[in-house]
Amino acid sequence: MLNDLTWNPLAAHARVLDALGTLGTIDERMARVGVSRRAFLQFCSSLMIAAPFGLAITDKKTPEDVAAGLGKVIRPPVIWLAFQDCTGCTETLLRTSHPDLGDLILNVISLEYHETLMAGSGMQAQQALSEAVERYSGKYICVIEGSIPTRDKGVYMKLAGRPAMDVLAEVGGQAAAVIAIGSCASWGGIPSADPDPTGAVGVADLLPNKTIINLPGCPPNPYTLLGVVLQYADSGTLPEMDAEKRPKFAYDRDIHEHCPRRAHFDAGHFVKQYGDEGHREGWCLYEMGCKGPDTHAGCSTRHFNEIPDVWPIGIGAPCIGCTEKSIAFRVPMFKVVQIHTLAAPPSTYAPINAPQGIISPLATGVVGLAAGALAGAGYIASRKFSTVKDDESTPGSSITAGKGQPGGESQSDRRSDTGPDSGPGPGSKNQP
Ligand code: FSX
Ligand code: SF4
Ligand code: F3S
Repeated sequence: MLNDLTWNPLAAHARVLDALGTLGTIDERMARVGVSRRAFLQFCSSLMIAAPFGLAITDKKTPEDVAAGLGKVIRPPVIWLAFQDCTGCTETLLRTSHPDLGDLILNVISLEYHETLMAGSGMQAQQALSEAVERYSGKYICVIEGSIPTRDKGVYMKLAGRPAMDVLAEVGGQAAAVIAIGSCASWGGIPSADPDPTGAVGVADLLPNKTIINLPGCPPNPYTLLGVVLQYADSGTLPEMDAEKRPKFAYDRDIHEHCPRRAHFDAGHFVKQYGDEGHREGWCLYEMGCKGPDTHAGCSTRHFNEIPDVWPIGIGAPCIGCTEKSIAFRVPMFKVVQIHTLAAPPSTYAPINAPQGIISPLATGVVGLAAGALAGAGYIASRKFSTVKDDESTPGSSITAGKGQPGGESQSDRRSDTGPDSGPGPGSKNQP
């Protein structure tokens, strides 16, 4: 719990700055640039959907309440540095389906420096950075995107002739709060994948004495960033975090528990290879290596770009566990994870079409026999579920008999990583 932070609340500093007329409130800014009340309310609603609870500015409020509260907030100055990254974190902030939203976001915060978005370059950009750091020293929020190379004294990335890690030390060191956006900034991400040629690390490794909040995801949801920034600007507090320094309001959910394909997992309907019938039908991607059962993120309910179903599993791609330090870019993409949540795997379920013909017509013991038949069928199903060869006979498979089973060589067949950790997954733990 970091709500009792002792470091200087940005809100107090921002109010001093406001007295100098430098930043102004969000309401003032909206009025000045002509953002409609309707657009701002839509923005507040989206923020509430992203953070239904756990964020002070949206907790138990209506969109009108949120708008009224946010309107009084002094626009927080933000300095955004980009290191080893793909710029996806910036893109996710700006690529919204509503053309106005990108503008709106830039009016809610005061983006003082951002290499990708600013018009200036070279010396002009360097000057803008120096001025922003000096002007808002100790009061700005520093957002870091991308990992930082440390091997060979950081020679693999330089800004204006200085290693990225020196720039981070200076700019991050003077910030009121540091936010690591994306998996790269949180703990190295893609650049740190084996063989990690640049010695890529996340922000926390280089600023050990700074309070840092990680917003992993490749990329993360932009509303998570905005929620954190706005709560901090409003009250000088950060939302409650988990052990990985992730805000709980955005990372408390297990993808698998809230996945729209979960019913297929429970019924044993699995995609075997891209483009097969199961894939076209929207079946579970578990056997394609989906890391949803081990991944905490809100993607299943908070989609990207304001477009329904725009998230990896929504478009038919397995979750790669991009918000988990030990999974994405560490565990091979098609490797099947073990199921270790409370959720019962399909092998423990009776098949939906339990065979009826074997029940004795004798009246006595009918109930017991039926239970026995189901348990037996469940056992058979579990045996079949646990082996790739027999997967075509998983409990739900006969439901679609006649429609054509997803067949042929499965993705699992083609996995080369068939070591002890690679499966077989749900069925294995419950084998009799
Ligand atoms: Fe990393 Fe950000 Fe992945 Fe890319 O820039 S978190 S590679 S989506 O976008 O840093
Ligand atoms: Fe969804 Fe993946 Fe779980 Fe299947 S394994 S239900 S696709 S999260
Ligand atoms: Fe990442 Fe998985 Fe969501 S790959 S974007 S955590 S569905």
